[in-house]
Amino acid sequence: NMKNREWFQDAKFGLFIHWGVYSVLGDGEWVMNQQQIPVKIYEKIPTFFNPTDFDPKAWVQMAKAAGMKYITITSKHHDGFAMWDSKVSDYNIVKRTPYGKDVLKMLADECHKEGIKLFFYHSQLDWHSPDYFPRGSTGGSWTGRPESGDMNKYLDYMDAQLSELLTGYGEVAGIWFDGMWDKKNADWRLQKTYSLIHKLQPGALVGSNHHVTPFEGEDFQMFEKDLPGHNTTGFSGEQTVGALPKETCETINNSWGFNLKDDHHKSKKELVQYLVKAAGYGANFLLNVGPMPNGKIQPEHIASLKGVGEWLNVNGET
Ligand code: FUL
Repeated sequence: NMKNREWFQDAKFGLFIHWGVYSVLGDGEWVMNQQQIPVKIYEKIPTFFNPTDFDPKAWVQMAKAAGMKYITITSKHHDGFAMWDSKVSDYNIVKRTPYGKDVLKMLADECHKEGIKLFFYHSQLDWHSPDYFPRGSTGGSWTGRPESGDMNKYLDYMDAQLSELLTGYGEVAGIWFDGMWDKKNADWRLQKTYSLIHKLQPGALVGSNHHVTPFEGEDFQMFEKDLPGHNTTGFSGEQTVGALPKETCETINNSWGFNLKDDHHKSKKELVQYLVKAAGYGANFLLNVGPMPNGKIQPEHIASLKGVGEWLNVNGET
């Protein structure tokens, strides 16, 4: 996958999408934790999720017009809800929502048609699975789960879900892991999971937002809300010297998942500056939007992305 690493480092600009049933509450993707909503109650939220205005074509065209080369979307965030037609758990968009459609499949098909690469953000941390045990630092007794569970069973389940994503959705550009920081001393069986991914799709790149320097089997290094080497948030590891392609992620306002009250929208100018700075560090800029529960992206965000694309048309190389 050297060729894919090279492609990745040249890609420079990608669209990050945090979309899950949490968008219904309009309070970000951490709402389950922040409002301490027990599993039994959170499970009602999918029954209100009906994004009838979801239009994968519109999302992909928006990304392309902005000058982006890839999309990284949440297949499963910390709430444990699968945004695709998973066969190993019915806690998924097809079985539990009135919408009933596999949005990842719809998006994957559109990306492949349009030459946009697709990554899946996949949370290792899980506030829903009973087997995610010991509980870790963020999903404790408020979830209402019993004080028992089998972490190996959970990791088997995670591997099974990853296998679905890597076999049923065409070419996957990579898996963007997140959440290991929830249980620093757990055995995450990384080698097993990473080799499974590389076996199923040798070209898929593996990265992890674990806030430390990359482990064996990872293909790129990521920096959350910081440029490489500037660890102002505490979310990033030391920069490894030249070794791996780099990516920095930031969001278009102050939230990753849709947040009704967040109006701290970054201007076109701020976004262009971030993109240019990231490129100066040799890093890709993965810029996030959090689509609304109806499936649309906020108009303010569509407008600024359009502005960045126009700037790139004049000033960028293609
Ligand atoms: C973090 C997560 O906890 C946030 O919800 C978000 O997904 C961000 C990109 O990574 O680790």
